[in-house]
Amino acid sequence: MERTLILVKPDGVKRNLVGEVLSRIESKGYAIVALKMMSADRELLTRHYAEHEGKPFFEPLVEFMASGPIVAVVAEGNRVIEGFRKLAGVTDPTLAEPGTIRGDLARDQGTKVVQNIVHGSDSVESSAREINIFFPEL
Ligand code: DAT
Ligand code: MG
Repeated sequence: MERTLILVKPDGVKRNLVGEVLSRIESKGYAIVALKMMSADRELLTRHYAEHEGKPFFEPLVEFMASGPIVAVVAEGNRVIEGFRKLAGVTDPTLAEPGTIRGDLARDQGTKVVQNIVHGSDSVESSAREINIFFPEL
């Protein structure tokens, strides 16, 4: 069965949207198989976002992701990687379709890094790598 790593980012936690995000995952029919609230440090975030190192938004991204607690989730189900990316909507919350998490719950805040409530793994390879970073015990 496929698994994906989902993060409720600091903006989502601060705005009390953890339950809303979990509800959308569960209502879609995916199973939550691991869940924890945590603070991510620079080292962990640099590993997680390695593909973005060197990009202009990398430092703001790491700083934002370390700015408060996050909730890390492993969800499971057939095609959950693709399915959660559809639930999340596209990266830019202004362009994300209404009905998606980002489209319904986020907007452009004028910050250096886009703040968009959730992360979701984008491939089978990424999900395995990211689950191992956040849940090495799994
Ligand atoms: P996604 O989270 O949709 O997979 P990504 O992996 O390309 O997007 O980027 C990681 C995060 O970095 C994204 O959720 C928001 C931020 N980000 C991406 N592109 C950006 C840009 N051009 N300017 C500012 N922030 C950006
Ligand atoms: Mg990504």
